[in-house]
Amino acid sequence: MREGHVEEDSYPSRGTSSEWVERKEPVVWGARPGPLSEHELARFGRDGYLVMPDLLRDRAAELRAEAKRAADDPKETHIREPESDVVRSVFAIHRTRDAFRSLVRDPRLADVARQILDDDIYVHQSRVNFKPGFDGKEFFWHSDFETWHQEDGMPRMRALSFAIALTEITPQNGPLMLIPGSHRLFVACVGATPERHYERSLRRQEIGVPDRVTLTRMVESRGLHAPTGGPGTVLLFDCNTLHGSNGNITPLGRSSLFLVYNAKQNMLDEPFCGRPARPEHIAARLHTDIV
Ligand code: 6CS
Ligand code: FE
Repeated sequence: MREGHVEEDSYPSRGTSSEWVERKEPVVWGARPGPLSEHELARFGRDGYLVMPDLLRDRAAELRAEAKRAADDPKETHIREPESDVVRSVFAIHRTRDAFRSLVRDPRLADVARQILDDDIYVHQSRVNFKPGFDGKEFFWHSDFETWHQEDGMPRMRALSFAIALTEITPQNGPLMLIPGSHRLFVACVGATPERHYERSLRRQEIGVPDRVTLTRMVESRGLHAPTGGPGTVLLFDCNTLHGSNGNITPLGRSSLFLVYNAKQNMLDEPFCGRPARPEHIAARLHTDIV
């Protein structure tokens, strides 16, 4: 077993329990220098997310155009909306499109990831979620780590997502909602992982979602935040922060690029759910070249 890997399952889920346990890992892993100030690191540690308005405004238009080309390209890995043929997501876009490939190394993202994770990093997953006008359906509440631990064998909470707005994000067009502070608890989800679950969960996730009593208690005690902003605004969030988004019935699409960096010492093991590993375009096992 590689150094730093855990043997037992520290975060059991997908059984009959909806218990929650305290997070076992730090949120900010080290004190190496990087782009975030002490104040920003403290806010990220407290809330489990950080909004960086207009951080990548200079690249948004180019990325938006490239994402549109990917949505129209039959060679891409398309995930369709649950109730239509409309493209919901394109995965592994950093491997197929140069604009996204170069973005992975942008120090405004990669240096922040190295600073927080205190390790070398690689891309665990990339995707564009289009949340198209009228047809973009919801993403129910979940912790990404719960899925990545159970279905991808990610050992510890040492990964980050950057959600980069490619279009305007308004209060009306399905902004991503987060529960502040939820990253510090791991909520077990009831229900065994179905075979080839990703063929359904990426369209509409029904397994690997917290129970409603827990969600109600967390929102009542911690509130909800739905960051908005213009193209290029970046929402950084911890792998275990509970989040979700509503459907989009406005005419205004809400496309976001998600780049997920994992710590090199946190590379994937066998899925804890006992199912076969998910495909490479969803969870990187081969392309773990350091960024
Ligand atoms: O299963 C996954 O990896 C994906 N599912 C969700 C709802 N968020 C993270 C990721 O895109
Ligand atoms: Fe997610």
